[in-house]
Amino acid sequence: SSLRLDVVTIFPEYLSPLDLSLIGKARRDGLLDLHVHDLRDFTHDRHRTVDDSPYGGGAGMVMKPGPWAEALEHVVAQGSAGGAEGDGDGDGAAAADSAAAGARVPTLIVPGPGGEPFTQQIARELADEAWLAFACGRYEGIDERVYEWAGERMPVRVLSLGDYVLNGGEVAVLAMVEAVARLLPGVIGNAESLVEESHEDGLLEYPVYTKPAEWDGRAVPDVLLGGNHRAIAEWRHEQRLQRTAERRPDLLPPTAVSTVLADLEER
Ligand code: 6GU
Repeated sequence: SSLRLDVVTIFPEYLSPLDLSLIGKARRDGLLDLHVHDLRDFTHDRHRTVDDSPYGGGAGMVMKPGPWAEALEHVVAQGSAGGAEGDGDGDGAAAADSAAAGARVPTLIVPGPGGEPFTQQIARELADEAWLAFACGRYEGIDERVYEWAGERMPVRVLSLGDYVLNGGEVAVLAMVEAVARLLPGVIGNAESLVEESHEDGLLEYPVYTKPAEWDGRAVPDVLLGGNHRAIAEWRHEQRLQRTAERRPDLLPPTAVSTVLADLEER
């Protein structure tokens, strides 16, 4: 039962990193079933037009609703058919055992700077789904009626990577797919490495060191060389608190931030 992913974009080549590394391996192992679709394939004019000027005026262009509705209809029809029939997307992935064969519609994710913040919590929620579809728009946006239309047919989530602006949703999809895929059973060998991570328990990670014990005149902290596992665990926890207070005070209760930073000043 693999996770089915559909991505609709005007830049299908932008998703080629998903052929590589752990994600590529997961696809070859049948854990991920990825389908990339070119939005321009759902136009009908000779210039394959996907955008037009905004009603009411203003800068930039807005993505036309028609191609989006046709593309998403294609995704839903192809995905809910659930067979291994050729789809002309050239993805060659095995759809036969995709969990989406059971799901009638995908959860539609629209990446955009105006969305709800994408967090580890949301990555975990998405990793529990059978079928995700991503709609990559340019940042001036997709005609608002597409959100209404899609919302009447499938769950829709608008998600942002953070408070900065990207040119389009493609890079955000790469980040979201990687964050979700690595949570799927079998994608990452060591399940412990998933638990001991920033954002899994609300604290940043402790600093890590490897050989040599002295490098460039800099020593590895003594406690790590001593083999006292209790002391090491306590030191690492302290480091995590200090780091979080310094770099991400928003993750801690304000009282904890003051205490940790005051303790640091004393030394
Ligand atoms: Cl998810 N998309 C775009 N286009 N820009 C962003 C973003 C997403 N998150 C931050 N900036």
